[in-house]
Amino acid sequence: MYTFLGFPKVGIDEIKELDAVIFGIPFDDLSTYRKGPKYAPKAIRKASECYDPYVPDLDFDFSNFNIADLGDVKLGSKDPLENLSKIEDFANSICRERVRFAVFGGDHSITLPIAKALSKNFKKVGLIWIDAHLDFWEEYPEGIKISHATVLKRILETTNISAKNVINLGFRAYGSAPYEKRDAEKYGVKIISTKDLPKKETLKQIDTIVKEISENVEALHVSIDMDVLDPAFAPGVTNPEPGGISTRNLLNILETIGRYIFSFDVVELAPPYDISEITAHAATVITIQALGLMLSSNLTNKH
Ligand SMILES: [Mn+2]
Repeated sequence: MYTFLGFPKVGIDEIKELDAVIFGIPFDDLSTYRKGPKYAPKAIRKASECYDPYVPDLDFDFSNFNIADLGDVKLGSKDPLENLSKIEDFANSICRERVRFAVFGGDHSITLPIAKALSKNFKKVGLIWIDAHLDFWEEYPEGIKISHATVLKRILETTNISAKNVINLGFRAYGSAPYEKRDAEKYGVKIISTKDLPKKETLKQIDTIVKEISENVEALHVSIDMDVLDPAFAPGVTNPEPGGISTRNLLNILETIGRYIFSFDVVELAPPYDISEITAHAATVITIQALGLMLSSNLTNKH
């Protein structure tokens, strides 16, 4: 069994003194168009064998930090909602100790139990939703309230996370309900479209907004859906959306917001649709970058 970047594997009851933990959620019960994210944690850990615990963009070295890989959350119930509650319990044990964490999904519905655990343990939580989609369907598919396509709306309805502390970066999806954008904005979610992400002035705008959100909250979580990247950079996702950003652009965005991060997830990688493990490798360097940034903020901003 590979661990991420070769970090030691520890149990959930041994995390107290750690600077950060990593865990996987092999779950795609609530994917719809095509499946695969349940294989993502394994694919990312495997791809990480190619890399070292160092972030070149930041000249950041992980060796001064205690980081561990907790392995995967044990699921296996036939009822997807029961699996989501197992994820929530697991995340709750980490949030209770206020240990920073990185999560490998999983389809995007896994961010619901993560958000619930965060909002249970922190007074105020902010959310950066990096995604081609808004995940603001009322039901998807018809009759289903909780899925990868409804998750942001459900988070705002069922946790104490306020929409004014939520921003989407990367909306462009042709796979959207016409009402999603309208509804998300009505709730108060800020949206920066994919079209604007590569512009130089946008990074500054993102920095201003995210800094303000971070000052309003006790913990800021970033949810990174791999489909924010163009399928050229991330072919292995469940719901590809052509017209996306490059891996480089995403790394730069993370560099802008990373110092405000408490925790993050990387979701929707679907290894069965990946080509030459391009998407798994992108997910790996994105994780290394975000983890490095999260820990550099740990130096000055420990909760
Ligand atoms: Mn998406």
